[in-house]
Amino acid sequence: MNNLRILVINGPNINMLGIREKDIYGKTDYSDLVAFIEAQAAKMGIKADCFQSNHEGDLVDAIQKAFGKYDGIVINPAAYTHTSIAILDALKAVDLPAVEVHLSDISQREDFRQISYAGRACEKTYMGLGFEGYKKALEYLKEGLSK
Ligand code: CA2
Repeated sequence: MNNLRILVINGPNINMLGIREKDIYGKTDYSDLVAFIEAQAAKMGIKADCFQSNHEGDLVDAIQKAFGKYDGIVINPAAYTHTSIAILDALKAVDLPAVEVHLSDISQREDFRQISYAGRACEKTYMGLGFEGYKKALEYLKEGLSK
């Protein structure tokens, strides 16, 4: 498939990257993440748009609007990963191939991070790889959508 369009969604507090908790999430900031994703996507011939919000309903709206406009979704729902059935339902509703990404390895963190609702609607999850996880997610979608 030519000109793949991927929407990359980041949830609450991802805009705080590089400002606090650098030991967990790294020193680079959200604008660095966007630049990284855009550069990787360009190398792969993908058109990637990045969206970040701290609000659950805005994330649901972004997923709904992706229907008919994008070929796939990369999503780091951040804390909503562990709480939001609304985001899970939205991902199921649009039925686009989706990949879950987490900067940190949530499997090695607190009990409350051990459940991922959004992950149930995703084909694949990359965690603990920092920015690299977004690259792998784009590669995974490109591979699947090129078949
Ligand atoms: O590891 C991830 O990518 C997370 O999705 C990040 C979320 C966390 O709630 C998830 O359990 C795992 C938190 C994002 C908060 O990012 C910050 C960055 C800098 C300073 C404070 C928060």
